[in-house]
Amino acid sequence: MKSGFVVIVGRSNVGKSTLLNTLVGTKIAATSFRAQMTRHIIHGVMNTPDGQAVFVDTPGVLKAKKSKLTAKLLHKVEGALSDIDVIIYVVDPTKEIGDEERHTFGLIRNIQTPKILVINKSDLHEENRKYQLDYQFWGNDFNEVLTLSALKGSHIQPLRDRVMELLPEGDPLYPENQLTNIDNYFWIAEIVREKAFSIFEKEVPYSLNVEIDSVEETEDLIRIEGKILTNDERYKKMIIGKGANKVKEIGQMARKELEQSTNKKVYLGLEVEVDKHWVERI
Ligand SMILES: Nc1nc2c(ncn2[C@@H]2O[C@H](COP(=O)(O)OP(=O)(O)OP(=O)(O)O)[C@@H](O)[C@H]2O)c(=O)[nH]1
Ligand SMILES: [Mg+2]
Repeated sequence: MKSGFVVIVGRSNVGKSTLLNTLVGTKIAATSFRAQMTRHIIHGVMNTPDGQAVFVDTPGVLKAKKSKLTAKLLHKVEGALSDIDVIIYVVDPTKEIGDEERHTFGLIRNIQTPKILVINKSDLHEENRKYQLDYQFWGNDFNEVLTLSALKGSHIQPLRDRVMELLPEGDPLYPENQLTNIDNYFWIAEIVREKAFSIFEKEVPYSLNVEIDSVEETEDLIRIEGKILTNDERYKKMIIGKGANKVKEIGQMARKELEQSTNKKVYLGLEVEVDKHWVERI
């Protein structure tokens, strides 16, 4: 049997979390069209007749934005690069190779671990994938180069097959019925944060975090209480919205997804609070 850790790295927004979800076949990680969605190391497990791959989603590398959050996230990426068996390096062919990409590549270039280059977003029109060839030229540094669409799930099987080939022999790392390292509280918080990211602009998403305080489950209802934390009174007003319309919208979107995933009715109570120290708990 094969088994091991497969880390997914790359710039922010290239589609790492989308790829993790598609590889595993279940939505585990939250995704967003805004940068810096992923803030934690998230595992997604794939079991095949040949063995088990544990995919490790990481925060995106973002160079332009200097903040406490960015520094913490980079530190997490660096930590996730040790003790792994395969690296999947994801790039977005609609984005030019610049300083940020070179810097990101620099993090993995000299690690002596099998590497796969994934050129994502192949569903987009060729005209938009202007830099496809530029990335392809990097192929020599990798064991494999694959062009695929994480979003549409196309050309995923060759990636699964190649990963299994590259993994060492070993026993499964997770029991067969466990697909991730994240618990219910974190999973719910991420769904709420994903919805908040989808409705606010500019700096509001980066100013906020979600923490879940309690989850009580009865036969037909899940009762959840949580908080959206932000570091500024001004953002708090925006997150609540006129007549609480924004926080209600977030709650409704999150509740809908939670009800669909759990097949139960969900009550979701959300408070919005100012807490300047949430970054320190990330
Ligand atoms: N067209 C297209 N869009 C994609 C594809 N994969 C991901 N996306 C979109 O790209 C955006 C970013 O996706 P994520 O999976 O959140 O990206 P990420 O690399 O995890 O981002 P961070 O966590 O911020 O580093 C989302 O809007 C996705 O829907 C793809 O194959 N094709
Ligand atoms: Mg992500």
